[in-house]
Amino acid sequence: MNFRSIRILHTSDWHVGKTNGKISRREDVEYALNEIKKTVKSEKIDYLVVCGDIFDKPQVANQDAELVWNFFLEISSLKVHSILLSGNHDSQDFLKSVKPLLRLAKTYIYDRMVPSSEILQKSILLHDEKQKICFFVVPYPHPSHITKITHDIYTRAIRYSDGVANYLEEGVNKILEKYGKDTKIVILSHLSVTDAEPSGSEREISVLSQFSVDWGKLPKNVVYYGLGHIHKMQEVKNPDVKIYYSGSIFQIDFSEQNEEEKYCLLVEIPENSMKADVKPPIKLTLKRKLKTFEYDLDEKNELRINQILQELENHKNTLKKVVIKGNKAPKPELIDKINQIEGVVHLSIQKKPIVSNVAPPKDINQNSDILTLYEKYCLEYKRSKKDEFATIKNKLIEILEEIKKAEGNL
Ligand SMILES: [Mn+2]
Repeated sequence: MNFRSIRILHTSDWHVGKTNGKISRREDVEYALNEIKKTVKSEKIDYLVVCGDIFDKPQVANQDAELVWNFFLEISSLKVHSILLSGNHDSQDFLKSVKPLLRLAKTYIYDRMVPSSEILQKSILLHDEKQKICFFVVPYPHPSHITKITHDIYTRAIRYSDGVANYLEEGVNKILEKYGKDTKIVILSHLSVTDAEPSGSEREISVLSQFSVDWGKLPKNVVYYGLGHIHKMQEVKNPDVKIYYSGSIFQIDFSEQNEEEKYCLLVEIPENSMKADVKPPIKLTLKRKLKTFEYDLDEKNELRINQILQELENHKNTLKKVVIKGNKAPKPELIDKINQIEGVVHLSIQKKPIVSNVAPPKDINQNSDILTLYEKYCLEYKRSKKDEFATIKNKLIEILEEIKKAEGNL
C-alpha cells in the first residue's frame, strides 16, 4: 500500500494577549499568525501544532479569543488539522471549554495531563491506523501534577525529571503495545529539558534545573519531540532522538531582543522510515523588533539630547526600552519628550549610585545558616513575636530534616 509522508508545522509559545508596559502586542501576534498561515499553505502542511502557551494569561480578552479561534477556523478550511496543548501560561479550563466545539474545526485541544491509565483514551491522536503515525500529546506537566499522577506507583514524592520521563515511557509502551512496534510516535509537550538554553522571558521558576527533564532519560523510540516552553528555537542535542524547541513566534519581551529572528519548524514523517526529517527552520519575519537604547547623559549637553531624540524617532517599527544614566536627573521636559516617541515601552533613569552610609548589621555574615538569617528577618524586619517565631522555627527544622532524609534516600 502507498502512503505519503505527513508534514507537521511545529510552533509554540504564541503568548496571545501579551503586553509590554502599556503596549499591546496584538498586531505582532496577528502578523506572526499571518506568516504561519502563509507557510501552512505554501508548504502543504497536514498538521499545525502549538506546543503550549497559546495565550499569555489565564484570563483571555474577548478580542484575543476571537483572533485565535478564527485563525483555527481558517486553517481548517485549508483542510489542515491543528493540535493544541496547554502550557504553564494557559488556563486549562478555558481551553477545555472550547474543546468539543473546536473539534468541528479539525482542531484538537489537550487541556491537561491525564493519569497514565488514561493516556490511550485521552492523550493520543492517531493519524491513520494503517500508516501508524501517532501523536502523544502531553500538556505542561506541572510539578504538583507529577507527584499526583504518579502517586499510584510511588508512595513518596519523586524527582520531577524521573516523574516526567517515567510517565512518557509508560505512554510510549502503551502505544507500541496497542498499535505495534513499528508505530511512529511524535511526542508534543510543553516542558523544560536540561541543557536547553532559555531566552529569559519564560517564567523563571519553571525553567529551574529541578523542574527540567533530563533529556538522557526520555524514551528513545520516538520519531520526534516537538516542544514548547523555551522561547529560543533550538535542537537539544541528543544522539538517539530528535528533540526540538520551535521557540516563540515574536519577541515576547526585552530578554529576547538578541533573537532577531523567530521560526517555525517543518517536520516530515516519511512513509518508509522511522526517522523524522527536520527541514531547515522557516523564518518568521517580525512586525516590530525590541531594542534597548542606553545613553550616558551629561546635563550640559543640549546637542546630545537632540541626537538622542532623533535616534529614537528614527527607529520605526521598534519597541524601545530607554535607559538614561547620569549623575543628575534629566529635565522633566526631556522625559516627556522621550515618552511621547512612538514605541517607547520603558524609560528608566539610572542615577550614579550614592554610597550608602547605613552599615550592614555586624553579626550577619556569609556563614550564618538559613534559619539564623530567617530568624533575624522575622524578628527585626517583620517584627514577629519571639514565641510566634519559635513555632515557625520548629516547623522549619522538621521540614529541613525531612528534606535531608529524602535526599539521603534518593
Ligand atoms: Mn512561554
